[in-house]
Amino acid sequence: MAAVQRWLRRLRTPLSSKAQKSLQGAPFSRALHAGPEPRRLSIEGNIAVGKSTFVKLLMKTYPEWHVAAEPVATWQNIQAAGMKKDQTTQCLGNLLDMMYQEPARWSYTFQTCSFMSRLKVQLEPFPEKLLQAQKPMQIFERSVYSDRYIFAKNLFENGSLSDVEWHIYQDWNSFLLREFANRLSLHGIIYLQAAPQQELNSEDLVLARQICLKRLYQRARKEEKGIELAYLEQLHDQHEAWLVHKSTKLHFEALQNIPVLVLDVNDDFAEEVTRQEELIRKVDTFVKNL
Ligand code: UDP
Ligand code: D5M
Ligand code: MG
Repeated sequence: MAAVQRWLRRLRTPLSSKAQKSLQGAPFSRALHAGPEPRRLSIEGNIAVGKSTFVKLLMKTYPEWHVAAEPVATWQNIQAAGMKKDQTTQCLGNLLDMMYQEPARWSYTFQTCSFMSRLKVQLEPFPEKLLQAQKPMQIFERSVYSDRYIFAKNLFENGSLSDVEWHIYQDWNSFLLREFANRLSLHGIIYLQAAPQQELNSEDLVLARQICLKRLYQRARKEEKGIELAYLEQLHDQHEAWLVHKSTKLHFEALQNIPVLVLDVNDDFAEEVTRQEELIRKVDTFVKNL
């Protein structure tokens, strides 16, 4: 009883202003970070366009940068909660596969999972190398914003999310994005584009989108084997609307005027050093101005 009273008293005692400050803000390593605030840069683009390949190139070029990788493995292997470390973990299912098999049943669940897992990865404390960097840069492989303005929006428009689900999604999504804005909002976006910007006849456009389909087959992720060109086309149009034509209605002021670097990646860059150098020159100029 006495212990409970002591505990209650402690709860009622106001925290020192120093303790309050450390609880309000960022994790401990952020609080110690005296240098410039890291710039946050998101790499956006269609499925299999080459984002992960491009992120590897960035890491080779700028080893001091920090990457928040896309948590695909988490979605492929949903773990039972509350398992202790020494217990064998129990896989409850492959949510990526479930969503592609039954989009109307699992798309909403997928959005809650992808949002939370991106949030956790993107809010992780900064590693030491980032704190030491002259111009610290955090790279997000896709972002909570593409979750909403590419995928969730598209799933609503193609009927995989119902009106009620879309409404509920937007409600909690807007609330959380506002709450975490100072740690998630972006300073720049690099859009890997798999279709040239200039006017093309429709045959050429189909060819350009087939680049993603070709790379998707080449990567051969088993959950994605049913993806059709039409789905990649929908996603392509969502990227163009958001990042090129700026016609997507956005709900956050900070998202309105973010600088976007569009990189044409129709030509293979994975093995082409000259092409890689060209891309990196553009990135260099872009980040200097962020
Ligand atoms: N890839 C390629 N040429 C490129 C870029 C990527 O052949 O210029 C291949 C890459 O090796 C992989 C597939 O395309 O097998 C998909 O690339 P990645 O996983 O990087 O795409 P993401 O889905 O991350 O955008
Ligand atoms: O993207 C990883 C895979 O995950 C790919 O099949 C697209 C899918 N993905 C990623 N985010 C979402 C959301 N928010 N909804 C639905 N599907 C999503 P890749 O481009 O291969 O790296
Ligand atoms: Mg990837």
